[in-house]
Amino acid sequence: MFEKILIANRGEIALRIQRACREMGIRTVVVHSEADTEAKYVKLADESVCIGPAPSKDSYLNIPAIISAAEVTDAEAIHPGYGFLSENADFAERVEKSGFVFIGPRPDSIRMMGDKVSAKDAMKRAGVPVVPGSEGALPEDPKEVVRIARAVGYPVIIKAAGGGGGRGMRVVHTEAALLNAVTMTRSEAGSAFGNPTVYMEKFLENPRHIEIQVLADEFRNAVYLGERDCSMQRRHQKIIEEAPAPGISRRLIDKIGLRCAEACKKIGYRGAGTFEFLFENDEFYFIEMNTRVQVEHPVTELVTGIDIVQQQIRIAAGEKMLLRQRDIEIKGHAVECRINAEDPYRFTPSPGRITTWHPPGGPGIRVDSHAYTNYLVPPNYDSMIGKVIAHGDTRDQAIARMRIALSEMAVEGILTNIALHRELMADARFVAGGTSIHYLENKLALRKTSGNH
Ligand code: MV4
Repeated sequence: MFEKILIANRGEIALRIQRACREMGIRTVVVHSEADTEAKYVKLADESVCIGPAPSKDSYLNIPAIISAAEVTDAEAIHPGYGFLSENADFAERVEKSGFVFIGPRPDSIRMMGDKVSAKDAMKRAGVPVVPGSEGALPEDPKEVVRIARAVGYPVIIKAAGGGGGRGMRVVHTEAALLNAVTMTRSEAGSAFGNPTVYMEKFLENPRHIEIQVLADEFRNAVYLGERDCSMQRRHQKIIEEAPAPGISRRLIDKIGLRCAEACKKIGYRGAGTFEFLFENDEFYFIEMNTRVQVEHPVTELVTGIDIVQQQIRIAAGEKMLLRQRDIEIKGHAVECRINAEDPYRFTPSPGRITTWHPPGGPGIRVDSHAYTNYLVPPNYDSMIGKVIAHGDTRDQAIARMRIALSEMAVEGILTNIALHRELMADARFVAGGTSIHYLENKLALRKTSGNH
C-alpha cells in the first residue's frame, strides 16, 4: 500500500480523500491555491504545498506544479478527486510518465470515455443498451444526415463528441431545422472542444437520469454497486441524488448492472466509474461514462457499506478486489442534498465569510463538508460547500431524517440553497418519487410566474 498520497483537489472532496487515507494509515499531501491557504482541511493534511494563485488554471489545473509538488514531497500516488484534472487523459499520462500512480483509470480509458462517440460505440459493442441514433459520428454529406434523422425519427438531438455534461447539444424537431442545427453544433464544438465531430440520437422527452456505480481492478474483476437517481437538477447541476432509484425493480437494475460490470471486463476498465443512463418507459439508454469519483458517491456508500474512495486507492495500488457481486447488498435508502453558496432566487454564487456553520447530526446523518464558522468561501470555484446525506431503512425514513437535518442546519453570512432543499423534501411529487430531469426547472418556472417572490 502507498505510504503517501497527493490530493490534487480542494474543498469537501479533498477532505473526503484525506479521511480515507487516514483510515488506511496513508500520509497525505494537499496541494492548494493561494485562495485556500487558510482552509482547515489544508492544515489537517500531513503536508501542504501552495501551487499557485486563486484562478484554477494557475493552480488546480497546473499540471507541472502538481507533479513538482509530488516530487518534492515524495508522494507515490495522486488522487484527482472530481472536476479539475480528474478526467484529463493527458494529466493521467503525465502523472504515470513522471513515475507516480494515477488513482483512476488508465489514460486510454479516460480518453475513450472523453470522446462520447467512442464511449457509446464501445459500450454498444460490450452489450450495454444505448440511445438509438447515428452509427458513430454524423457524416458530412447533408443527404446522409437527413436520411439518418428520418430513420431515427424526430425529435432528434445533435451532440458534440467532445461535449458531455450538457455542453454542446441541440434538439431538432423538424427536418427544416436539421442541417442548420448540425452546422451550428459542429462549429461550436470545433471552437469549444477542438473537435467538430457530432453525432445524433433520438431525443427522449421526459427521461430520468439514472447512473450505475462500478468498481473494477487490474485483474478484470468488476462489480456494480447499484444505481443512483440524479434526476433532480437545474441547468445540468444536480442538487439531490438518491439510492436506490424509486420505482425501478431490483431485477431490472441487476440486469443492467451486470451488463455494466461485464463491459468493464471487456474494455479492461480499472478503478471506479459511473455509467450514465437516461431511463424512460422502463428502458435504460446509456449516454456517457464518468471515469472519476462523483460528488454523489456517498449515497452509494451508505446503501452498500462500501468505501468507494478506499476502493479506488486499493485498486490503484494494484490490489486484487476482494468484493464479489454476491456480497453486495443494497440496505435501506439514502438521499443527498448538495449545499451551495448561492442566491436562492437567482442561483448566482454567494461567496464570502460563513459567520455561523451549524451542521446537523443524529441517526443516519452524514455531512461531507470542509466548511466551518469563519470559513471564507472563495469566489473562484464551484459554489458547493458541502453535502448532507441521510440514510434510513426506507425512503420515507431517509427523507424524514433529511427534513430534520435541514431544520437543524444553520448557515449564516452567505446565502445558501438550504431553503430550497427544505421545500423539496416537502414536495409531494418528490416525496412520491420518480420525477424526471425536467421536474425542478418546471417547478421553479411555476414559482416565478405565480409571483411569490
Ligand atoms: C439527452 C437527453 C434526451 N435525449 N439525450 C444532458 C447532459 C448530457 N449528459 C446528456 N444530456 C441529455 N441527453 C437524448 N438522446 C436529455 C439530456 C438532458 C439531461 C440529461 C441528464 C440530466 C439532466 C439533463 C437535462 C437536460 C437534458
